[in-house]
Amino acid sequence: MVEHVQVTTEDYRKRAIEEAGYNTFLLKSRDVYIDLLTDSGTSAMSDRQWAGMMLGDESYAGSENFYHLEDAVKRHYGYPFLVPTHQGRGAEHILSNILIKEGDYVPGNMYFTTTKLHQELAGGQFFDAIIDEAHDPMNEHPFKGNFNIEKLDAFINKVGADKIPYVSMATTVNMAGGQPISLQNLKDLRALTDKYGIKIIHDMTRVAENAYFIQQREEGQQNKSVAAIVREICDLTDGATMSAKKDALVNIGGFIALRDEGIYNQVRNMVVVYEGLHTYGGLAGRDLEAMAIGIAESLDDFHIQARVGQVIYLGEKLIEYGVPIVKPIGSHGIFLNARAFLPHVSQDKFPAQTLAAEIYTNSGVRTMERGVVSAGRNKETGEHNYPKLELVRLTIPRRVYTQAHMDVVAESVAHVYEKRNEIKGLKMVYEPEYLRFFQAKFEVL
Ligand code: P71
Repeated sequence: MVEHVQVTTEDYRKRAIEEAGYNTFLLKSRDVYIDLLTDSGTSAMSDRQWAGMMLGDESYAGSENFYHLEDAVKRHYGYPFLVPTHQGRGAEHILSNILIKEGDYVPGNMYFTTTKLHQELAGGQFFDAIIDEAHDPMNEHPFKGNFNIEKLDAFINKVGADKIPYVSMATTVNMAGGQPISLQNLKDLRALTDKYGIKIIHDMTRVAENAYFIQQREEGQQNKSVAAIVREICDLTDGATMSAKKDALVNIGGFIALRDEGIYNQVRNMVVVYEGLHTYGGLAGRDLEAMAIGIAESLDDFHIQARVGQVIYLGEKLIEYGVPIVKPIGSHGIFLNARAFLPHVSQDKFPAQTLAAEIYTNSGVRTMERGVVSAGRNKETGEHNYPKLELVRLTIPRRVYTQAHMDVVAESVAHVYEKRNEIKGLKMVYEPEYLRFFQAKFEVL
């Protein structure tokens, strides 16, 4: 399938981004030339997935496609109990409400926006237990998604294991730049949590990409397939939430997967309140079928090598141009280090937001802010959270763009880098209460 893409002028884009309040989420897709906003739901489905869509069994209950999906999740990920949800945050909402009590803490390997929000709405507080290296864009640690096991152990001792319903473990860590956790660190995490009887809930949104990095970088893992490593990761955890819009190559879908039948029964009960019956969870039968097929395709070694390889291709081009990016290169996108890119723009002037708007104006390439706007405000003080990482994400959809598109993107970013000294910051003029980055509006200073 191909799609007509509009070519726009710089003057047109200046008006478009101003009307969008300098927020790339508020642009119309028709005004975008290359869309690197996200890899979520933007991948191209395969011939087999489209064929599967034609086999949608749209019965209200017990659809054939549900059983295919359940089988795929059992076979490839090893989780025996499955409840579909409309996407990842639907899964997070339900599982957080069931597992978290008021006053609980949920440690994790860095926060993710929706995950943390659902933990907080359920009465919990997030605790960042990732290694310090993850907060440093220049540090080339091969597994920046690792937990600091000593720090986590000390935290468990401080607040008490009974206040920690589970540890939230993400593969890969999105906000750190698509960085993986190592198998060894996960084994150490399992040993620690077993000591205290704490569960591990796996945010498996990009588990195949994480497994690929383990295969490439971790000692002794070179001869295993990505599929085998994925299974090993899942086997070390108690349950999972999944946004199938990423790794699993579908435009919409997600699920909760569990080992514990008691929790599964609670999830099954709650899903009917918010998503739909437990055999469809807000999705059509055809969506479930596409997801079942996408899961299998996502684990193919050649697919994942080509996917991550394209991201690395773009990253290396940018490094050649001297553009400051997060290293090592992550799995789902390139993260520009906006602090180093625009050192003269202080963080209260939203450097990453500014840079994303500049890149759009230069070439029509749409990217996403992952800095102070995404980090929101401190619940107690009302001040902005100022994260160490002030990043612009160039996220690569799967199976959509060619290396030639990557060349255009790299040239555009290099061009903006050349004239970085002329770029001024922004001020926020509209701020919504939840997940403000989606709808906030800005003006040029
Ligand atoms: C991404 C997204 C989509 C998104 C979400 C929030 C702000 C901007 C964009 C979604 C994830 C994710 C991880 C690790 C859970 C979700 C929620 N990522 N965990 O990166 O990356 O899944 O979007 O299906 O609800 O653009 P959902």
